[in-house]
Amino acid sequence: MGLTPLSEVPFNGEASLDALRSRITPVDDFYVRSNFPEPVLDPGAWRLRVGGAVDAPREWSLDQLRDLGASLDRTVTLECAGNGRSFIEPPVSGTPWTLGATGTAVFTGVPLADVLRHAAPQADAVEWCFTGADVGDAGRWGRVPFQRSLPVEAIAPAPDGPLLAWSMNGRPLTVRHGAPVRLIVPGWYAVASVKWLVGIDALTAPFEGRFQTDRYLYVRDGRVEGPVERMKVRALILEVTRRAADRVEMSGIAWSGAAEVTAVEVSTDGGARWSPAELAPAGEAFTRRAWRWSGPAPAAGGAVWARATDATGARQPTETWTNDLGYGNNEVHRVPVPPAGDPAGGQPSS
Ligand SMILES: Nc1nc2c(c(=O)[nH]1)N[C@H]1C(S)=C(S)[C@@H](COP(=O)(O)O)O[C@H]1N2
Ligand SMILES: [Mo]
Repeated sequence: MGLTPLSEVPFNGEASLDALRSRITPVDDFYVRSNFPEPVLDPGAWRLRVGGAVDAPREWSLDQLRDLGASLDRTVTLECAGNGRSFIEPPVSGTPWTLGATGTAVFTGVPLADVLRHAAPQADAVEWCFTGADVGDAGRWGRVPFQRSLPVEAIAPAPDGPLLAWSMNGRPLTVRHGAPVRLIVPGWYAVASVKWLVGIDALTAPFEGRFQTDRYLYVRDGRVEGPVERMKVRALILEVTRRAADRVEMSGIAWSGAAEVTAVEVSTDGGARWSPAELAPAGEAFTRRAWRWSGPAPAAGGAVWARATDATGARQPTETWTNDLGYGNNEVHRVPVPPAGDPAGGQPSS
């Protein structure tokens, strides 16, 4: 199937909704979001520097990370905070993702917490800052690397905490997805999952770099409301089939970075009434869950809507969730139902 490109240098591309049906998204169908051109690093020469406010700064080679002994496989759903941006009215600037800026893969690596413990962070460290090898021009910021930080308390231990990953779906990471080693932060919008990782520094004050304080923030009417952190709850409709004239069958996926998805509901009357979908058993924390529903078709020309709710009580809004930079728009997904007898019918177009 492959990706639909949104830009060539740096390459940005999104998945088709068809490609999201399989439990694990093939690497070639896994969306790519890069702010700068991709650096190509030699895995043999690569080192990860861990320093800043620590008592035991050091460098790790790839073999040393592998030899740490605690490596694990985690199935993780990643989503770009800009997913859904193109539906915001009036339009906002930024990469115009439809709904394909998400994917689910098996990442293999070591728990970040294990590597950080070796560095013996000082008691006054408040954040860890992660530096990628990619560098580019960023307006008044000049030439900057891609850098993001996490509060120390966000770094949960294994198995649900962040990973330093070298493999995706059983193969070494590709250059586009951050080879040789990237950070993976389950549950968080994927901006936190720094690719081409080369440095980790303990900080005694919050990080104020470009990608922390100028982008990836919820800003409304010019006022900063807070950083982009955990993925908001979202359901996607991946398949709609009309069975006879008056029934539809549909299926999709749902996830949340905050807590377990507890319900997916479907409406065929524009959101007046909602009927529960059947949820597949939960997998690993914060990963997509499949669902399906069948029932009476909407009136002619109508659409099916799906919305998810998570265990915090968060539920997708019916209205577009707008903000100046276009992040976190998890509005209810709506798909027109093909007319009875339409041979091509059934595939959501976005
Ligand atoms: N070094 C680096 N890491 C990065 C980025 C980047 O531009 N540079 N983009 C981030 C964003 S915004 C997203 S959504 C994810 C995308 O990961 P993927 O391209 O593997 O899907 O990587 C994150 N990590
Ligand atoms: Mo992103």
